Amino acid sequence: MKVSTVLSVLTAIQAVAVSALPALSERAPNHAAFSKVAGRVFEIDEKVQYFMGTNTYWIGFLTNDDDVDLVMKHMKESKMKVLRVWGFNDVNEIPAPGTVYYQAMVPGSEPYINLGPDGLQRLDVVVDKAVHYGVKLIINFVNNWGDYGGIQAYGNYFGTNATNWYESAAAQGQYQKYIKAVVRRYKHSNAIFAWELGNEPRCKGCSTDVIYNWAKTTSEYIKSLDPRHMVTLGDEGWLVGGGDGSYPYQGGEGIDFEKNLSIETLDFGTFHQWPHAWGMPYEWGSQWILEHDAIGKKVGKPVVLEEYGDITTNHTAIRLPWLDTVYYDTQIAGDMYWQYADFLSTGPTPDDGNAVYYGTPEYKPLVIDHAARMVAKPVI
Ligand SMILES: *[C@@H]1O[C@H](CO)[C@@H](O)[C@H](O)[C@H]1NC(C)=O
Ligand SMILES: *[C@@H]1O[C@H](CO)[C@@H](O)[C@H](O)[C@H]1NC(C)=O
Ligand SMILES: CC(=O)N[C@H]1CO[C@H](CO)[C@@H](O)[C@@H]1O
Repeated sequence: MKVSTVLSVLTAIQAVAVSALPALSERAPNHAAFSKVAGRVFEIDEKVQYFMGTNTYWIGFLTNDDDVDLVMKHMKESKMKVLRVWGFNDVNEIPAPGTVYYQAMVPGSEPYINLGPDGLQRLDVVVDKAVHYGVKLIINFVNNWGDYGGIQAYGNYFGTNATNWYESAAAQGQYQKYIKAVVRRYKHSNAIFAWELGNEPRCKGCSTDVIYNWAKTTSEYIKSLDPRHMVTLGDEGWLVGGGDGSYPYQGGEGIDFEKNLSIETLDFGTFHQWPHAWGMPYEWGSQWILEHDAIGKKVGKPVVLEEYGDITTNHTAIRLPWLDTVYYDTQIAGDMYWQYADFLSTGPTPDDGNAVYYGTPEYKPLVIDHAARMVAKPVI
């Protein structure tokens, strides 16, 4: 049998199995408590605690439920509490059968949200497994980058670009329709930690008012649909002024972390840490952490180090000093490494140079040991 035939038979079997699930527009409620803000940290499963978590952008695009199950099981075993996943997957042309996509914006036809077995039903599996293992999810709605569609996919349909997307009524209308479909689906689930506006929104060269206004409008919209879950921005935490005046402090990406954190409908702040991509030395990471903690303290909201990574051959040497800063010197509510990696039925998950694989020697100091001390850290 040709490989392509085997694959199409498997896809057909899988399609039948998955479509047996009810295609609910709202998933069944579960009755445990929702995560919420408690001072500078969070109450998770009715316990006020610090946490460690991670990122798996790909988990909602897997087509084998057992793979999703394995990752969630390993998250729980590792005492990681919060998992950030891509809640978007936008396409401008319909992919081959068996490839997951969530929203189609095909020029010449009406945009639609894919509720089928190769659509949001794959995210349903992630949410259901998260409920089962007690993992909480940060789900975001659009990518600043071109991966899995993002702002560019809206641009291809609506004729917007990377900067005027934020103020285009047509593009924002579709973005809000998408948000509504996802939020309605899971608004009763305690597996949702927070809704996130986007992954690393930027508006290069724009006034910081553009993203500020967009973040305010969008977060208010989400709260109107679902007042019980937290909402956050998903930005990299750019500071305007301060530091040594280098790139992360110039405001050139149109984001003012502190200004945005003041928005009432954003429950906590996020920041990311990519020294090598930003032309900064790795050691600077600890300063970046201290600066964001200080702003959180001033504004009185929790702040989460939501992505961090390094592309050296010894991740422990680079990251352990950062994690020590988080643990010993701040009230950063949680840190979430980029990126979790594991061995699935399809082979190893992606490694962009930052991955730390479950069960490897570096997984112990960077995940097992750090996650354990974060959940045990006394809340003052
Ligand atoms: C987007 O288009 C507007 C005109 O509508 C233009 O002013 C702006 O510079 C463009 N931005 C980019 C990133 O090309
Ligand atoms: C990586 O760095 C850690 C901490 O500095 C060190 O203990 C370990 O021996 C290093 N591992 C390798 C393979 O060099
Ligand atoms: C709503 C709100 O508090 N806005 C403030 C955001 O931060 C800027 C300074 O960065 C203030 O000028 C705004 O009043």
